[in-house]
Amino acid sequence: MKIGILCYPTYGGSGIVATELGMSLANKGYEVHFISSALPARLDITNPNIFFHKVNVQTYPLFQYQPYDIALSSMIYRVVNLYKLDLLHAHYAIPYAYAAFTAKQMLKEDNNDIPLVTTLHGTDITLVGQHPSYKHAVEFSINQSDAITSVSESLKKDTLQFFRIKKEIQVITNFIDNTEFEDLNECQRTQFASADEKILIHVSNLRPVKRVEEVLQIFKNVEKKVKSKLIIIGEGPEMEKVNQFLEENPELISKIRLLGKVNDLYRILRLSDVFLLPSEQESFGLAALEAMAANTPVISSNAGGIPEVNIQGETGFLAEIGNVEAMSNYTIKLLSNDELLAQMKINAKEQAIKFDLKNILPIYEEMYKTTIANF
Ligand code: GMT
Repeated sequence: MKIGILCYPTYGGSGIVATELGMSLANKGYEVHFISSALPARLDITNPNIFFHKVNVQTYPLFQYQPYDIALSSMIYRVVNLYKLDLLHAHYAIPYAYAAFTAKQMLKEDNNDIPLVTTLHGTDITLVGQHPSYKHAVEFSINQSDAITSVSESLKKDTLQFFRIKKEIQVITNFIDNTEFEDLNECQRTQFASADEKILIHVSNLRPVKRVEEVLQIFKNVEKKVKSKLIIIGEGPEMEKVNQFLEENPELISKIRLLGKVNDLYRILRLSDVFLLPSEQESFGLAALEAMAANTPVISSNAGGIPEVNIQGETGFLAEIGNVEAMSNYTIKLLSNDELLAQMKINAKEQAIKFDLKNILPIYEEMYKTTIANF
């Protein structure tokens, strides 16, 4: 089977899921064509079954905004024709489902067509997609897809609540390849903390929905009771809030490490004791699943799909969105009790195994086959 994957190339969760899925399919012998504005962050382009097609946008002084979606549709049309693809898989409705629909219309002019699967990831439904500027086009392109999947039950519910969806939405959860966490070298721990200190970690693209100021506030509360350090991984618009917090709390400067984007994320997760995710919205929380796969329990809000991943009292603790006091107390409770921490590390890993790639990949393959058969 030849599959075209349309995704964001950045460090956002949808791009990571699309890339990991495409690479796993390629390892199983599928021919996978990535169509994106840049090489996806984790894509192994050396795999002979993987192809990358960069969408080039011609800049022209007349345009205030360059018409990316037109270039994307043209590229999809061209790749489907040249490589004789069997199926398109759009990750994130905006603009991928919409551009793929346009490409399908172009193909139909040649008496050709291709099935389209759209996977909804979160902010395309809960945030950006609801804006009046996009809403109708998002609803339309989701309905024009031949199959629709969502990464959690919570996101499916939100989609049905906010849009008039005429087709069945299949929940196929995000996944993790636990083999990537085997034999991770932990020797760096001393670079981040001394033996008597615990390590708290937060990984995100530091957008407002991540509530990074609460991560800092939780750490401030925890640090008063438990000797600890905080690692923040990622870059984004809320970095200014982090800098402001450090200016107001100079005594914490030596205890907070800002690492930006890193390549060896899993090794750093592996040496951490607790992952903080106080998000306002989270359709799934892939970052939390990655932490769990590295044996790291999660203290989180109960937003969106997080409770489907982080189980209260088992893999960590959850509190109402914005309840910094509860999340701080849970973290203190966890980090002050070595027995509880050890047990939750085991539970976190067991939970990650339930979401293992080998369980989820066959579901995607089956869905592709059914979609093509019904087309
Ligand atoms: O929130 C992010 O960090 C990025 C965002 C995206 O659109 O790529 O992530 C969304 O998709 C991920 C993969 O399916 C989910 O794990 C995230 O929960 C979801 N983010 C939100 O819903 C805010």
